[in-house]
Amino acid sequence: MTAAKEKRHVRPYGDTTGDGMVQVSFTLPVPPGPKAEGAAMQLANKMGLDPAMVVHSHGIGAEFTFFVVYGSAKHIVDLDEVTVVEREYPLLSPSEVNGSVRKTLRRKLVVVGGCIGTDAHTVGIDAILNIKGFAGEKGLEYYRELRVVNLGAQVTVPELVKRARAEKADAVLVSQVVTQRDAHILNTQEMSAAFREAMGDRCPVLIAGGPRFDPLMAGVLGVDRVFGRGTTPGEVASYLVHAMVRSRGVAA
Ligand code: B12
Repeated sequence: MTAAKEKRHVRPYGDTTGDGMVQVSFTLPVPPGPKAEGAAMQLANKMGLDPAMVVHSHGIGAEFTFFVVYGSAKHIVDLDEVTVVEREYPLLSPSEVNGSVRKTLRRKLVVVGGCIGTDAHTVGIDAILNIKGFAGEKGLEYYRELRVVNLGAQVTVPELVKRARAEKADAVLVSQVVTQRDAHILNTQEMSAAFREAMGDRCPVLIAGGPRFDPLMAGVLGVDRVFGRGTTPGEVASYLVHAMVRSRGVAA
């Protein structure tokens, strides 16, 4: 273990160890000029950056100014108070995933996915499901023992439940990218409640994903697992095996 890992209290590192230096960017609804820069400094100080420096400012139209501020954060991180979801299952290769599904289910594992509500941001769910994949990994369609039904954009919850039933889905994967007025939270809660009501104990594994989800939110959303930004298909496929093995109480 390195010395840095043993430390409990840490601060950001800029020029010298523990100097607290961070860079933030934001936009204020203030016309560009000295007053806008002063406003940015006030905000930075209130955010706990002291000393702070506006290193870049640029007008966005006549009414707004964009800033980059560099400054020393006075706050200290206590690593003992950091709560995260750690991956509790091993990352498997596609052939290991296929082997586990074959051995455990003796049929293909069915995955139904899509973007629910009015959300039309399909790039994320496609990155996970489509054969072309993401970050150098093939998507779930590549896995021989997975059968993938990708419903695309703007799927209503009743439509999703109906299709999941018809396809005898083992897992349902929904994507939510738009977060305006907490749409991602409300839509996902509506989805999980509808599945529980319609299917009770026979409810498929429910998975939600999107860049603004925190993996700690699974309980609040009523789903089994939440995946955030940068998720790769292999992580999801490995989780599906983990969930399948857990629900069947057998070794992978
Ligand atoms: C491309 C894009 C669009 C395209 C979408 C095309 C398409 N077919 O998907 C178009 C032009 C249609 C579009 C429209 C809109 N967009 Co748009 N869009 C984007 C943009 C630039 C990129 C999104 C993207 O493709 N990311 C790449 C993918 C790979 O990343 P990802 O989605 O995070 O997915 C990864 C993970 O999150 C995870 N994941 C995602 N889903 C799932 C699901 C599961 C099950 C799992 C396991 C994992 C997983 O895995 C993926 C791979 O790692 C973002 C800004 C940005 N830079 O992110 C804005 C952005 C998402 N859009 C935004 C907005 C506001 C809109 C519009 C409302 C604009 C308008 N006024 O019309 C409309 C809404 C349309 C609608 N009905 O949904 C806002 C959302 C703001 C918010 N807080 O909600 C953003 C953030 C831009 C911004 N900063 O304002 N958009």
